[in-house]
Amino acid sequence: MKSIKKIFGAAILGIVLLGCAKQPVSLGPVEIRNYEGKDLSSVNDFEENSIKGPQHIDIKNYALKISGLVENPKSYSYDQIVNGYKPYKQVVTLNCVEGWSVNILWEGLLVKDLIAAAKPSAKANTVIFHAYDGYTTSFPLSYLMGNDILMAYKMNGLPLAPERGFPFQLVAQSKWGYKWIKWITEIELSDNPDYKGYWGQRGYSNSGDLNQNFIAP
Ligand SMILES: Nc1nc2c(c(=O)[nH]1)N[C@H]1C(S)=C(S)[C@@H](COP(=O)(O)O)O[C@H]1N2
Ligand SMILES: [Mo]
Repeated sequence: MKSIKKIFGAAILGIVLLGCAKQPVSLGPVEIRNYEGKDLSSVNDFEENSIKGPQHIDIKNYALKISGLVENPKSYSYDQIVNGYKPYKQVVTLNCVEGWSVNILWEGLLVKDLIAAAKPSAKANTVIFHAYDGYTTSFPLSYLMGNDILMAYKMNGLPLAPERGFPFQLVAQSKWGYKWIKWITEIELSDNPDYKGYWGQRGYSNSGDLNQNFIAP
């Protein structure tokens, strides 16, 4: 009886070991460069020209706040955002006013889901994004609630690098690159549609619409 158990045990061990040997060892994530038959840019194709250079956020002490004219102000950890909201992905092109562009597969959550969870008050009509480097930019609330706008934590299948805006960059579809705020720390609901962010204060169009000149009229 004992020996049958031993043989049986050895056989199971053998099968398990064989199975392990065949299991490939993951060598870590690789950047996706082609999606649904179309070529993508690389995460290295961006020009880095942020106002204060790349920011290095300590994720252990990081919180994303949803503040201002909301019924339920929120403060989230990185994991609460990444694991707590339904993920979406889409290829969207970022166009910088300097003349370069990148076509990237972005993955993240929908800003409208995040804002809805905080319950904007009836007076709110504007959303001001704040970043770790002091950069700000704003949007009409209707732009964010009426479109599928991503707040991305992955580019081409990889988590955002520090210079690319880790932990989060806004994918401000149909807007110039300067509206694609990186290193987001706070999303503030406001009733001031005339709020001007960093480049808005410096003569750039506040709407930042791609189909309009970026120099404010
Ligand atoms: N926080 C922050 N976000 C920012 C910027 C910045 O200086 N600070 N620069 C903007 C500009 S001008 C562009 S074109 C895009 C992409 O810039 P990158 O290539 O430096 O990542 O990020 C935008 N987001
Ligand atoms: Mo830019």
